[in-house]
Amino acid sequence: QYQGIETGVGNTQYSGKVDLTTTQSGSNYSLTDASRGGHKTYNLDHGTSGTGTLFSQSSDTWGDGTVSNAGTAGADAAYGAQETWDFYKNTFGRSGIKNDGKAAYSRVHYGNSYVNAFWDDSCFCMTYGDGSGNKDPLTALDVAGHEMSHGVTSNTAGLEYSGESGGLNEATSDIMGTGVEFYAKNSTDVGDYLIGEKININGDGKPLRYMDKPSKDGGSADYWSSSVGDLDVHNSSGVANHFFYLLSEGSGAKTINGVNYDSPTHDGSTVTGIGRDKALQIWYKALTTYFTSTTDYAGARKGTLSAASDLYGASSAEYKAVAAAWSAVNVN
Ligand code: ASN
Ligand code: ZN
Ligand code: CA
Repeated sequence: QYQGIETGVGNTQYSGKVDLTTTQSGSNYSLTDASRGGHKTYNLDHGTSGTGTLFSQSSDTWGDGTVSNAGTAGADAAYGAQETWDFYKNTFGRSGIKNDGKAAYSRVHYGNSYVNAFWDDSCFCMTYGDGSGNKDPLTALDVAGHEMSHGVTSNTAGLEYSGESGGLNEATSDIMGTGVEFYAKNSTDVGDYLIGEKININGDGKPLRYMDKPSKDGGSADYWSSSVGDLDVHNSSGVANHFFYLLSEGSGAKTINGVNYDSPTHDGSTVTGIGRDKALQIWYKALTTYFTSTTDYAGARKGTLSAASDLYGASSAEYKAVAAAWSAVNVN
């Protein structure tokens, strides 16, 4: 029987109508992406173990954009994996999480009213809950990019998930998840420096995190202090998220794609951004070359300076901007 790679339609909850790469086998289609390492998307149907059921059906249209259709979250997750794969490939030349051309897999509809999503090294997979009341699945694009990036961190620097290295691990996922969102081309993901702005995680429609001024979430650190490593890793990440925003866009007020930002500095200095594309290259090079499992904020400053020197030269404007952005978040 006929077997082949197809382009299906995903009617997602968060990214509008998108193309999804699928597999046809005879008269059946599945959410299997043979063009990106064989990534598969499974439906746990509220279970919490195993892989559940591979999304498969007789049509190549997935979900209907509403939360009541089980395929909608499947479409979002498949799209997230697809765009994250393409982001790493086309931005850094990285072929999958281990750079070996092999895909992870994704599971949606985990548990009941489960308000989280997570990467797990042991299954080499991403898992998504359906959110409060099973109404707000955690399958938005920046969240998918965040979770898959935990796999990349785990297989590169291996930043330990506690203390300052844990904050750097979390920030790496926020930085790359944001990179994915700006990278993807669709009707709704124009890109922003907010994390989880579409998943209504606090029930008030506000984002989970803010990179221009992390303390806007009520718990994250804007600046380094000697006790920052005592915070939860999703809050100590603020220092590096703030660094990344400043390095990309600079300090002060700015509107990007209709979103207003106002990024302060610790010492009142003015930072001039070098653009997100260069900031991403610097972070990725540092992550894959200089960061180790125990890198702390001082080490991150050193590692990103080395990366900037490798990429742009030690007397470049980019190198100086890295130093200025770290100083602006009190990492000296
Ligand atoms: N969604 C969370 C994260 O990826 C799960 C966790 O706390 N590890 O950071
Ligand atoms: Zn995370
Ligand atoms: Ca976002």
